[in-house]
Amino acid sequence: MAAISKRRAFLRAGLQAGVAASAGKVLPASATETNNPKWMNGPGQPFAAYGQPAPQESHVIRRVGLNYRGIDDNGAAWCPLEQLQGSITPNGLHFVRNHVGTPAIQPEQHRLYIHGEVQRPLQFSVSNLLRYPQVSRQLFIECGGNSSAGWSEYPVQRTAGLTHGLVSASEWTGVPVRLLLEEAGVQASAQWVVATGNDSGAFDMSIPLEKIMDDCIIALYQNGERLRPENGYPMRLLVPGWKGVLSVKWLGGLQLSSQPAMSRNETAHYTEILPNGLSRQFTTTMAVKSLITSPSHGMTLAGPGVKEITGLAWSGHGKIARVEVSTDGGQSWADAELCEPPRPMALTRFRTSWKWDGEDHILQSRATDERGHVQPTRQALVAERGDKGFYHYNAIVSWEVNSFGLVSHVYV
Ligand SMILES: Nc1nc2c(c(=O)[nH]1)N[C@H]1C(S)=C(S)[C@@H](COP(=O)(O)O)O[C@H]1N2
Ligand SMILES: [Mo]
Repeated sequence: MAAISKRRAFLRAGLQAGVAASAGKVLPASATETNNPKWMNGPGQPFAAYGQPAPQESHVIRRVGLNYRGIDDNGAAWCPLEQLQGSITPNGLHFVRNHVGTPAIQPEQHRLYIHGEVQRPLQFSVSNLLRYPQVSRQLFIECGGNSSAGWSEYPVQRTAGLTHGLVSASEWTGVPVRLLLEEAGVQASAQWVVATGNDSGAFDMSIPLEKIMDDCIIALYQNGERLRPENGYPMRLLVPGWKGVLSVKWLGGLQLSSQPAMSRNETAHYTEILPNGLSRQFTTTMAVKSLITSPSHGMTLAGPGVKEITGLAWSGHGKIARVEVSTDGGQSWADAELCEPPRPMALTRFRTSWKWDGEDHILQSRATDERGHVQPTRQALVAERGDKGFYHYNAIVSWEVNSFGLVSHVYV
């Protein structure tokens, strides 16, 4: 307890120092210098019909990993988490997980069918859907296989984005699925909804009807503009807080059924054997999780002094209630500041400042959600789930800062 309060005082002192210490260059009181750069000497660039990032920011890109399980176009583009700020992912940088590439859908020809155990099968075009009342919600999507490198025996040395970047968040706008199912008239026998994607891989996923009726959306807009092709244009299912694979892109069908489909995707994958020999299948909610995005692997701290520690936290169970940061490998913790307001099943940015003394330190973050779930240590996660996992890795991430200021990934 004493250690904790001492650490708190230390972090707070760091925070005050952060406010007090100026990072700007101090000029003599008599200085008369002002800014008169050469780009002020004439007119600027013409208007652009669609704006692009500054050319000098062209290094901020997704990194693509292809050929998963030997199949072309089966792969992922990882979001560069360590290069971003705030809690919304720009559309061009939202991670992408495709099994057979992005289909070239003609939106005016695309149809969504609601069929199976319903009173009235229905068909919708995009323009039909746009006539329904829509909702907008900031939500994360996280692949069930995000952070799977965490299961490996030795700490993998990759950037935060290349290890944990199968998560992104957008403000999604679309039609609550409930409205459409009420119109179709769900039969009493129906317990499941089998969502089908219109890519070529027969992408079927089964979702409990209760979840669909509760909060699922057919998203048409992503951060205010229509969905990007690779994120499901012209429409996708959004299953808030649950593993990303259920948020079926290029949505073409919702089949009401008394049984799950037992499709290839939900049987051959996403089933995990536990240490006691039982297996987990139909895993749903993404667990409480956080990571420090800066400083993180691959960065170098310029020298001792006040540093900002920042990162992201999220939980499929609801809002983030608390994020604590440790700079001593988990021996003591202090609360970080949460960017308000934390939203349920969205990304929450956290920040704190830290006065680096130039010694070796291990930086960690630990999130707690509003339901009281606490992000586990890696040891606790492996004890519960075994060491052969692939999916749903949510353990505390440890970055070591050495005396040269180099940041690397460690297990503690
Ligand atoms: N039709 C279809 N839907 C899909 C996929 C796919 O390959 N085809 N990939 C799924 C997986 S595994 C994930 S994690 C999310 C990723 O969404 P994103 O690519 O928009 O980030 O989409 C899901 N929906
Ligand atoms: Mo995924």
